[in-house]
Amino acid sequence: MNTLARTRNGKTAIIGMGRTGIAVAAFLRDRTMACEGFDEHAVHVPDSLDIPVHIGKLDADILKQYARVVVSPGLNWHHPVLRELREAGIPVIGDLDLFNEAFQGELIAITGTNGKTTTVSLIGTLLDILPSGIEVAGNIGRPMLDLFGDGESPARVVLELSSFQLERAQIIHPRWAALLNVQPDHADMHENPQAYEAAKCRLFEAQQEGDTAMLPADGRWHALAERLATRGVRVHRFGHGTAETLCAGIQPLENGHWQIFWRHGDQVEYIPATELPARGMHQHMNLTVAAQAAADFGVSPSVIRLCLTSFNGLSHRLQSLGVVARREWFDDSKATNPDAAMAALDAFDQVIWICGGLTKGADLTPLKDIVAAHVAHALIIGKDSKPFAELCQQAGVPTTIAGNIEQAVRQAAHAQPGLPVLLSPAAASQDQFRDYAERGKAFAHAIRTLEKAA
Ligand code: UMA
Repeated sequence: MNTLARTRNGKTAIIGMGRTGIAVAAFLRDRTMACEGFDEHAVHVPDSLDIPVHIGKLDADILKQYARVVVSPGLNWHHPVLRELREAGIPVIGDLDLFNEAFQGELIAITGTNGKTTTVSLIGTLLDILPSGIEVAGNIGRPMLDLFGDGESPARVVLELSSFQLERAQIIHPRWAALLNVQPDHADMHENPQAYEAAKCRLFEAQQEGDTAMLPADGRWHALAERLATRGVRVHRFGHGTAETLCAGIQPLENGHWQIFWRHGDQVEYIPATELPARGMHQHMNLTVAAQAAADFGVSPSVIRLCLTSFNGLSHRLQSLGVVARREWFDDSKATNPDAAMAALDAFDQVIWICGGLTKGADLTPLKDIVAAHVAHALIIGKDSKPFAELCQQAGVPTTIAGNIEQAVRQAAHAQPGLPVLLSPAAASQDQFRDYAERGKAFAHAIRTLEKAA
């Protein structure tokens, strides 16, 4: 008996009544399954859901009375109450499990520390031209259970999956899956880096003959690639190199430029980086993965080419906001960890760097060399200013504690003439903003204010 059938006679507790919790409640309501919501903070739940919502500290004794518990991704999986429930034998699951039980179609799933949303968006655009189309959901912002709103199961879905979503899922079986990269992040939510990596690798656990796995080319993933190949999974490797050894990736050219490539049946397709409007090698790597997915599902090379050469990048990802006060401004607010900021800094020669926020326990020292090489002046915002100030001092870079984004923009306008300004915080935003998007919008607003004052 599957989980859905087993719990018809008992109520489900939903913990976390944000976007995921609300989608879970609506999904269960549509299947006439009783549920109640729990949240540690005040929340607004639509009246149409018509379910009791309990606000306040979670109580394991109360939650043990429910047939099962569905937990939102933002709750720490090691929360003492969740541990106690699991130890008491209560099924504690995530929305991905409900999705798996209801979904009948073809699943593409993408995970990784950085680049997920860009890759998933492109796959969504490219595969939408196929007869059965595609739906896009998951960590990208659209809860995956919203896909069943009309009671039907979509024919094909691409899911962006975070480590939090994968960590709490019992099983997931994508027909086509890609792991983009695993870089230090979310040290505050996972017990150690190994647990973070293990959560990401759960993507491939149920894959079998006929499925495809796309993995980075570096040695760190050889053992996983071999294990998957032994099970009959088709394994694509991607990275920096040539089509002789890789399925897809970035090939260096003589003049310091590069081209991207992917495989279309027996053919190798190439696009020079100069024809790609999206900026930065890290973004181009995401493009190759999306192109490979599209090729594997039968999208023609000419359509892939047209899509990639007209894709300008998504908002808040190394996005140019134009020239104001005689310098170009770039919004890379989505860079919420050191590796993402390193990739952005590497796309510039010299830059005025706005950084800072919540480090989430990240070690900033890997940034040192790249900051020393590319940053002319650093302006620090946000709560965890001390580790950023120490980093910049070690890198020998002039530094100002600006405090907030408005101050940082005003000060950046007076820094070395002509140099571009890059907001690429290397930290989460929630100390000062709702999320990275709000931080990016505040940055753009401050630049417009500057323009009006000029
Ligand atoms: N809550 C508690 N106790 C806690 C933590 C949260 O009660 O200890 C409550 C909050 O009060 C709030 C609710 O839980 O009411 C929020 O739940 P949530 O944080 O899981 O957020 P959702 O709105 O459900 O959004 C989640 C994802 N958020 C996280 O993983 C943190 C969204 O990813 C995702 O788009 C959405 O589901 C739909 O699938 C955002 C994200 O920041 C973009 N993801 C992280 C990232 O990309 O780095 C992983």
